[in-house]
Amino acid sequence: MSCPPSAPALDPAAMTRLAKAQAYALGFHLAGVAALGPSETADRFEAWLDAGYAGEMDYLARGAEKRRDTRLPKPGTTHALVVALDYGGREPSGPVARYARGEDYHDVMDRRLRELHRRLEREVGHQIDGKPYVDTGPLLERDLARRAGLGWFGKNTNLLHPARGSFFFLGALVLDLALEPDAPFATDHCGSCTRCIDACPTGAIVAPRELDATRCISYLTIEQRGEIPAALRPLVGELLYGCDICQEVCPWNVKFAQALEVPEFAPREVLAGKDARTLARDILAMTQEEFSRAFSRSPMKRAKLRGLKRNATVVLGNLGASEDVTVLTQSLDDSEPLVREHAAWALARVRRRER
Ligand code: B12
Ligand code: SF4
Ligand code: SF4
Repeated sequence: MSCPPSAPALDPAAMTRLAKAQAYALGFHLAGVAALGPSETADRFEAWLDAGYAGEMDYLARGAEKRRDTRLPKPGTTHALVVALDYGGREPSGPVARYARGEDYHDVMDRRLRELHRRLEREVGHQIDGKPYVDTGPLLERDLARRAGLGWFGKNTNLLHPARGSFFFLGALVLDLALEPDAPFATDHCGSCTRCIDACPTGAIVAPRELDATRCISYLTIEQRGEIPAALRPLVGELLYGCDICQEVCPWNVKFAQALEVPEFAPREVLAGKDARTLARDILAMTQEEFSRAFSRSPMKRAKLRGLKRNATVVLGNLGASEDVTVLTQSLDDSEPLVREHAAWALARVRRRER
């Protein structure tokens, strides 16, 4: 790529103003700067891994060394422009978590961060070494975001901003560019509140800011590849994919959650307006081709059709009635043993309820 001749160098403060203005112009809702260096909460992260809270998410342990220091994932970079993009916390609750109803946020954020990078290069008139991250590398994004002044760690572990709540994605553009760091967010606005801990159906928030992912419905319905432990299935309730409960009950979200503004995050047709049982039945009836078409570019593809069908049987086991017996009986012949086992569990539950 050829760049225009170098513009006169901007001092870090002016460059930072310009970089943030470009981030806001691209639609990001928050932007802050952190100097790269040792991660302040790396010990917390490692203690979390050692406790076994990551479950099957082996990829987290593989990057552990680099997560200790934010200069390591992309050597040569010095600063991060950390951004947040809201995904509409005022949208109604439903069987699919808000973050997963539209286009995959990795792609949406990555596109915008790459454009931001290009714009900064145009402004300075030369290439800038750098890389965008949206869950795509060994970076503790919440840690970096807190250091860039974007919010505090809520007791539910989500990063919360005092005027936006927590229904936003985080992303970072790490750059070899002198910028002026923001002050790290210092205040803990949770106080004595424990609403998220009390509301979690599975008791996954084992202590303030400590999440046992292996009990979290988000993990169980998205990341877990095998069986959902039988003892936890009834607690999953109507949640087919992901979970927003500990965010929904948070007073900061009750007050400050924003209307959906990013068109890419609007619910796709296959989900729009469907209750949990209807959606679960639709998913159980889907072929692989129908699944690929309905969920193209969706974050829900991560669970694959077998994972979604497993989740759908659990939902019907929890909410289903006699009308659901046919589809569950058909699922006893599913090609996936995982789906067959969960369908048998669900059928037994429905029959017990209907007796
Ligand atoms: C693995 C993962 C998960 C796992 C584990 C979540 C977890 N809390 O650890 C599962 C699958 C359960 C999950 C679920 C969700 N996730 Co997730 N997930 C991640 C991922 C890839 C890594 C997180 C991680 O490293 N966890 C390990 C723990 C130890 O780290 P941590 O939660 O970040 O906690 C830090 C601080 O809290 C601090 N800390 C820990 N304990 C203590 C104690 C004290 C006293 C202090 C001061 C600090 C402190 O240290 C930690 C390390 O820096 C990040 C992206 C990324 N690369 O960071 C997205 C990310 C955290 N997830 C995100 C989202 C949106 C979700 C869901 C809301 C999706 C959904 N609706 O289902 C839920 C929320 C569940 C919840 N209550 O956290 C967003 C969060 C945005 C935000 N506002 O915070 C992220 C940042 C993705 C993104 N790019 O936007 N997720
Ligand atoms: S996402 Fe759901 S299951 Fe996970 S900690 Fe929050 S309330 Fe509990
Ligand atoms: S519900 Fe209460 S304790 Fe939990 S994150 Fe929100 S303010 Fe903090």
